[in-house]
Amino acid sequence: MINPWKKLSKASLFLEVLDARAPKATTSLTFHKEFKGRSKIIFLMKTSLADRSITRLWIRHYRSLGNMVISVDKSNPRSIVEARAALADWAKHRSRTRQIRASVVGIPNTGKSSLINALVGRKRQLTGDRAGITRGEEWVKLVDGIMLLDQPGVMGDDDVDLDAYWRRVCCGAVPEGDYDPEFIAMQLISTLNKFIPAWDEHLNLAGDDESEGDLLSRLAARQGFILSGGRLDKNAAALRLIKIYRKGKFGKISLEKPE
Ligand SMILES: Nc1nc2c(ncn2[C@@H]2O[C@H](COP(=O)(O)OP(=O)(O)OP(=O)(O)O)[C@@H](O)[C@H]2O)c(=O)[nH]1
Ligand SMILES: [Mg+2]
Repeated sequence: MINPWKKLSKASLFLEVLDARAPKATTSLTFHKEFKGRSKIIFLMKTSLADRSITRLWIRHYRSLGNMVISVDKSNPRSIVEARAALADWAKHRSRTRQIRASVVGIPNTGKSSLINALVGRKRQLTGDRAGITRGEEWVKLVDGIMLLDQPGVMGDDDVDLDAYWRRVCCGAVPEGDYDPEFIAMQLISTLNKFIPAWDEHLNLAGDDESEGDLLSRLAARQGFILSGGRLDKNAAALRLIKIYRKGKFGKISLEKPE
């Protein structure tokens, strides 16, 4: 059997990609176990979807723990230019003679391929909601002093707790069919209710009843999700709600703050 860690083991620097909306939940436990103590730089990705003030708290949090943190959104060219400059600066202070070998790692869908594309400056990676297909591994020059493995290390086999799990689902890290949409939607709704005033006005769903299940029923009715026999399809409503969140249509909403 091919050892999945073999290629990654050649890296001496890891660019760990976290979803800025839920950095703790999208941290790979596997990566931290397998590559404990190795040099890493944290990338908070998809910042255009996250609450800016909460992202600032996360940056401060990780820096206070001694980490280097870079925030990036693939649609924000300035963030990419700044990321490359920070990496070049980092490399300059590490080694003037030796090339540092780096690899991008993270759980599914956090934006690893998009980050590689953005940093390397050409379309080397396929991106999408499913695991990317890569045409063969290669080291490419990232900046002076850093070579990057053009295939990211996907680390998705964590056994996480429920709090991290539902946030991972909301960030798109778990394939559809592998989770219970109604359960996830309930968690999402209760977080939105707690922290985001009038978030449901966007869907025109405000009503007198308070429970998360009722809200899903109203959404199912509004969207015409009706099963045979006239029952409301709350499962379909839940999937729709999660999708709307993922696309950022409720606004820039982070799912967790540093403790
Ligand atoms: N808004 C926003 N969306 C992003 C960003 N980066 C990635 N995405 C989207 O997130 C989804 C996943 O991106 P990928 O780059 O394929 O993520 P990945 O980590 O390589 O995913 P896997 O290969 O499946 O593990 C795609 O729909 C991207 O368009 C970002 O910075 N901002
Ligand atoms: Mg990918």
